[in-house]
Amino acid sequence: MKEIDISRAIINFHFKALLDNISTDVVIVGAGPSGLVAGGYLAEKGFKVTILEKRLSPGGGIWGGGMGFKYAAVQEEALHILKDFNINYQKDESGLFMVDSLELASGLIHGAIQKGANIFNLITVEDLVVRENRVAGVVINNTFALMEGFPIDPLTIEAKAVVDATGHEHDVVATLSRKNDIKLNTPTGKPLGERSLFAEPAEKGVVENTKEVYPGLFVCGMATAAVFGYYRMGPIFGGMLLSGEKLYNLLKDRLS
Ligand code: 48F
Repeated sequence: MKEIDISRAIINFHFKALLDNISTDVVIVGAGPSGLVAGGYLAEKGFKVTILEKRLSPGGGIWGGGMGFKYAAVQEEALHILKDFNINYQKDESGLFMVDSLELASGLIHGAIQKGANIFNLITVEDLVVRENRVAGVVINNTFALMEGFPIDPLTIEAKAVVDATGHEHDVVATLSRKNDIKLNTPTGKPLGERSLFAEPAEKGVVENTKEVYPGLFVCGMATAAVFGYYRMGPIFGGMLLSGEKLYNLLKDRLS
């Protein structure tokens, strides 16, 4: 075994995977629960799905459960999604179902990859490709380069649909709105900003507001609250999973 063979194999595999994804059906920005569910289902249906995650570890806000205590709550309506991803749960006396957050994060990541989604970590989406009043792709850069503020120009990925699944940050929609003189599909044409915690309406709102916010750009998960002015919900994850499933249903019809 030669050391250089290990390096050559890694470089070959990595760049083949990246080249396979520079023109794709869907780019999902952010590998949190909503993005992983949507990506897994879309890939299973046969679409080419590229999930870009800026951090080293996909999983977003799942890992820490609530305040670092490693359980997350899920409502009955979302149990079918846990089953689809082979994730275990236990019923609590409140009627909620409790999931080990480490199993939830790793199960969604593993499930999405097994269903065929391509997840790339350490890639930050820093901007969008906007062509003739339509989002046509994403502008990507190396997370470390951006952290250091190095003046390195980015690359691009072309996609039929782009999804902002960046959670509270709603980074993609915020960038689109800030840099372009455009109107989003919101009452003011701008992101409305997230409201304080109110779990029940927040859980409904995250699913209702999973939609197209600008031609070619969709929003799911916690980013919907920031874009459409809804409440946050804390460590209950059914809405996130159902938002990912709703996005899958929207996109499978749109892309077919
Ligand atoms: O926040 P996050 O987990 O997204 P989500 O699917 O789920 C929200 C819940 O975790 C939690 C909650 C539930 O009750 O309130 O917060 O809405 O994951 C978002 C991911 O997007 C990544 C970020 O690192 C995180 O892993 N991300 C954010 N901005 C970018 C990005 C970017 N510009 N490029 C790439 N990844």
